[in-house]
Amino acid sequence: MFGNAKQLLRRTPNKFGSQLLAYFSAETSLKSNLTQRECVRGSYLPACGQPTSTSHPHLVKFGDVLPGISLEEFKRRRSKLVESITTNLKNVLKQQIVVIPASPKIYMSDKIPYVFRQNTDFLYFSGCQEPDSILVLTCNGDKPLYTLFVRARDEHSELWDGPRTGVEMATEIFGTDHALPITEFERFLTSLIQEDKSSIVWYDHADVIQPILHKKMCQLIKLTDSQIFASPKILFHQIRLIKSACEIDLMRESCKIASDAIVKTIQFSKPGMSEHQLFATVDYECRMRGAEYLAYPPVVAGGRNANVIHYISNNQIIQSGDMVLMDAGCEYHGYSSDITRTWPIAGKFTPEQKVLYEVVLDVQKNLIKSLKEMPSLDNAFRHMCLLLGERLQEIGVIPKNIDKNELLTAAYAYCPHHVSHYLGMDVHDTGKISRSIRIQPGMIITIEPGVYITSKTPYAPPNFHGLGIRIEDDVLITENGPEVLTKNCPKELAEIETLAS
Ligand SMILES: [Mn+2]
Repeated sequence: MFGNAKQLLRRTPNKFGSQLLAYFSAETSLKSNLTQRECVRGSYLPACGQPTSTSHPHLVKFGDVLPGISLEEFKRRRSKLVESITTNLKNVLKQQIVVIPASPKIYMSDKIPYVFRQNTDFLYFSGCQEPDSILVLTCNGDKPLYTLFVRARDEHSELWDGPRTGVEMATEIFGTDHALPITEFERFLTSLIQEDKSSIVWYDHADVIQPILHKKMCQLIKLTDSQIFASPKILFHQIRLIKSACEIDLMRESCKIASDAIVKTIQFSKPGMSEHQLFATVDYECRMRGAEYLAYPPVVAGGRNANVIHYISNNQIIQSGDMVLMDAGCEYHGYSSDITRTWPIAGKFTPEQKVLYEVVLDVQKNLIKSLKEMPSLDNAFRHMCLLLGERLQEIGVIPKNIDKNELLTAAYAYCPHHVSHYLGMDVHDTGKISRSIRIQPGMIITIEPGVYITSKTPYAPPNFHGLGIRIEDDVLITENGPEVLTKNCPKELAEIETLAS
């Protein structure tokens, strides 16, 4: 079947595709009673593995693959990948094969699955929400071809887990050149490599997504001359780093939902409530506004719990006189927001809380303003250490008689985390991109300075011990400067006190 795959791909792509599709549809219909006709749009409504404009018109517009993202956008993303694979190479004559796995289903215990979240790079280029799938790009100098491997339709499995898209509908919905059952992946790749042993195979072998596929890949790579994988992740992330117009729209909505949900939570909070109840409130308010779920386990830290940067136990009672630090965001149609607000549970800051809050707010606003100069995120971090150090000196927390290096070291002890990360589909988005490059229009980043004071923090006066404050906004970088996407979430001291009381 795949003996001469490369020749077939090169010379008669359409014939290759239709022959295979015909062959595999015949094969799969032996295993199930589902016919192709049942999958056709309109005749049998929920016949796909994910919402479509036919089955879920309230979520997906006609012409879109995922909510807010058109098939044309996916084609543009895939062309960018082809461009990036072929221009980054000295030897364009070699065949390039890019393999991107989907997430598998993961179980918490027998037959009980965790909430499924698709592998971000796979979703970005395919639009496909089905587990265990594989997207393969082949470029050999001629027309690049995308082949999507999906789970074959299966009546028994579909009875339990719901409909699958299957090879029958996959090319129409996702716009790839071909669709094949996952069971054919190994034969397909073997034949491609056997025909050109100098092929470059792009596959992220460091971060294993599908363990079984990974084993196969490690065997298959031995068939190539080089016997080593090329790592594609940095290329994926370079493309994902700059957001398109429709991605910016989705990010705006994600930020708006989380902003409104946090406002509601601040209003709802009162002394004696548990951190867990505030977690439940922000989760509910996000989902009721259309978010699928929270983008990460939120930090809901009352009092000195705010000194634990990644505090997610969220099981303490919040006492009157304490502040709450909430770091929460939602995922809306695949796009994440990430906000932090700190407020006094009883509606009124104490004098120490107030003076420290104003320091953090002032530093945060200054940092956002300075984004006009397009610094790198690392530069913004150095800038924060200096600003924070100076402000803490002004309020008498850090002594004035120390030199600049000592001041930066002291400031770092008060805020031991970075002040920014890239944001997008993932919360810590495009992790392969260095924070030492200058920001550019189309990037979305966070600005999140904080101050955390314990009895061990150098110089800290005892009346400040146990205070933890962070203020975090999500910022779109544009030609005309920074635009705060989370502006609906108040952060001025007076606004916070009004909301909280
Ligand atoms: Mn963040």
